[in-house]
Amino acid sequence: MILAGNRDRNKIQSRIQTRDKTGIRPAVFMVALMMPVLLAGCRNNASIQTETESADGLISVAFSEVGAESDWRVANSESMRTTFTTENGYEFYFEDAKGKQENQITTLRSYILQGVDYIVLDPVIETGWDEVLEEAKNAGIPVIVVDRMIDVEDETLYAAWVGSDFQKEGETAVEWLESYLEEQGRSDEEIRILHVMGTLGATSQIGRTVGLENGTAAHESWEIIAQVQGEYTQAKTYEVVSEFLEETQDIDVIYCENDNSALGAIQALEEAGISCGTDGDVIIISFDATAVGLAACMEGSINLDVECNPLHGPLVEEIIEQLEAGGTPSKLSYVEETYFTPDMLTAEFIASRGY
Ligand code: GZL
Repeated sequence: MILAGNRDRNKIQSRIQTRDKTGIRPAVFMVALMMPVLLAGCRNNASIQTETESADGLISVAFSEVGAESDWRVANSESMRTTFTTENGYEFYFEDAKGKQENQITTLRSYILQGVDYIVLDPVIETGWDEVLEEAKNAGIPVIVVDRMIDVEDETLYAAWVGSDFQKEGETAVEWLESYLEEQGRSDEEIRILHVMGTLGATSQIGRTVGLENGTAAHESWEIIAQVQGEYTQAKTYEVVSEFLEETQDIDVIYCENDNSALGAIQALEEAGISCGTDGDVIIISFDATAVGLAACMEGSINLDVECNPLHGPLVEEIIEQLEAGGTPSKLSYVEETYFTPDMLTAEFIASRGY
């Protein structure tokens, strides 16, 4: 546990009194009162550095990120980093959980102990957050959830959520597939779909899966022949699709829940000598519309790339500004999204998008 070490106690008291005016963070007050006891127990006070030394006047924003599993994730992290800069008036803390909820919970507890002003959480899965978010609430630290959603008993445990309508993304893909097959004169043909799912329990996986399952149920000639777990990565998807192709190669569509998975599926198909995309035997549907996915789409390897906008930083900043002004932000804010097919793309357009 990193404690305030050589920080002037008077400064802590004044910060806490200042903050008390805003009526938040009693936990920091308790830590300060305990300081003499805590420091008495430390062998070398001077060696204990504080991680929470934030220059006066900066708003501390602490982000717990899922990981770095995909190009989308990297863009999401970058959006937060470039929004919450010192120049913009923030002290930014960042932790990558490497896809593990237990790491996120540990990180949230350290943020609470540090007495940050705001916590931003991208939850790896929807469940298991009630206890730690109760601790944040008791410490008077507002929590803003981004990207994936949390499933909690008490909705006051988070101030607001920013993200995508993932089921709508899935429905967009289904609507496109329906019209594409019609154009191809294949509306009544049996369509065999291999479904490559993202991280199980992530809101994005749940929504995109529901979109496909509902769409398949509405089309008698469509069949999901298997659901495999690509975990949003190229490596895992390449592994599971390669294994599946050893069982059967009678596939019409591979529905990949993100671009990195789509690239893994394409790699597996190519190695098996199976063509895909606009001129191939297998239709590839993807999500995210990151630069790597759009490049593959532009060249025709991916037939459809449904956008999932990762640029949450500015929307989160708007929410923090509202909270700082004593306002109540909307509980749910959805990012703008569309979809892309090869005919819509140029290298210049892809380069202009920033992710
Ligand atoms: C979507 C996000 C998903 C992306 C993947 O909002 O949660 O996680 O689609 C990422 O690329 O890994």
